[in-house]
Amino acid sequence: MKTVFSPRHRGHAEQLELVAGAIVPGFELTSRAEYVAARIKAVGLGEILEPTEHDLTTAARIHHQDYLDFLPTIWDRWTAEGRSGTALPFTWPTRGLRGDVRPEFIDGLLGYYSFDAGCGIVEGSWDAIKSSHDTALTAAAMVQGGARSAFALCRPPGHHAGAGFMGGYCYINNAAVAAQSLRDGGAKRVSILDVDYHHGNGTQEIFYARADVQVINLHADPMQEYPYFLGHADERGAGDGEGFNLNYPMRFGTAWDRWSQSLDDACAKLLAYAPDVVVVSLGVDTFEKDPISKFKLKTEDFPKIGEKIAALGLPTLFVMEGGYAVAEIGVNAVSVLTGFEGA
Ligand code: 6XA
Ligand code: ZN
Repeated sequence: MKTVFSPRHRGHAEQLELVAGAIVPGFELTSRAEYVAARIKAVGLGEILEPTEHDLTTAARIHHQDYLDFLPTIWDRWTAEGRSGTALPFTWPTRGLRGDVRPEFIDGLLGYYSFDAGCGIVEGSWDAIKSSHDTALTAAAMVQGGARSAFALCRPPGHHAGAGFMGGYCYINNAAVAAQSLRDGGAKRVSILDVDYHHGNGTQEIFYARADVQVINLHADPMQEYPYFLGHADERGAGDGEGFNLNYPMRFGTAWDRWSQSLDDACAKLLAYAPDVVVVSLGVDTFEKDPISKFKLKTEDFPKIGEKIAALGLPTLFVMEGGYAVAEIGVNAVSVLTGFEGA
C-alpha cells in the first residue's frame, strides 16, 4: 500500500489548547505523524510519496466558501493585532445568540468559525492544513486510479471539521473532501467508516442529508465524551439522507469484544449499502493507553480491524485521524494497514 505524506505538516507545531481548566501544549503533536511514517518504513508497507497540489474546488463542495476563505487569513489577522503565540477563540454563538451574523474582529471570527478551543493556529498552520488536504486528495486519486488501497497520512486530522467550522484539532475535513472527490470521479456511492475514538461530528454534518455518501461512526458515547453534542444512536440522517448515517456510541471502558461487535454490525450495514469505495477515518485513540481516551483496545486488536475492513472486498482509502499515545501510534496505525494487506 502506498502512503501519501507531506513534511509541511511540521509547520503546525507548538500550538496551545484549552483542556481541563488549563491552556496547555496541544496533544496533537508533530511527532505523531513522524512516528507513523517511521513505522511504515520499518515494516516496508510501501512507497511514501509527497502529495501534489490541489486547489480548494472540491473542498468548496463540502465546506462553506467563506470558511475556506477565512482559514488562510487567521494568522495575519492575529498578528495584525500585535499578538503572537497561538490564535484561539474564547466566545461562541451558542443557543440564544446570533449565529447568523459574522463579526468583524478576529476574536469574534474565531468563535464564529469554531465550536471549541481545540484548534489553535500558529504561523505554519495554514500551510500544514492545506498539505493535509492535498494528502487526502492525492491518496484518493490513487484509489480512483485503480489501487486496492492507499493511506493518506494526514496531519492535522479532519473529522470534527464541519461545513463551516473547525474544532477538535480539525480544520478541513480531509476524509469528507476525499469522499467528495471519489464521488466526482465517478463512484456512485461512497461509505465513510470512522473508527476513531471520538465521534466524527463534522463528517456526519456534511453528509447528513445526502444518500450518496453513507457515514458510519464507532465512538465513545457523547453523553460521556467529546464532542458531547452529536453522535447519538438516533441520528440517522435527514431528508434524502435518512437511514444513511449510522452511529455506534459505546461507553467508557469498551474493549475489543464489544467494540468489534459494533464493527461487525457496521460492516454488514456497509455491505448492504453496496458502495463503490470505502473511506476509513483511521483514528487509533481507541488504544488502552491513549492519554485522552477511555476505550481499551490493545495493540494486538489493530490488525484485526484491518482484516475486517479487507473482508469487505472494496477499494479502500485510509485517512489518518486521531491517536495520542505517541510511542505506540506508529505500531497501532500501521498494524491496521498491515492487517488489511495480509488479509
Ligand atoms: C478535546 C478532544 C479533542 C479530540 C480530538 C480527536 N480537546 N478527535 O482525537 O478524533
Ligand atoms: Zn479522536
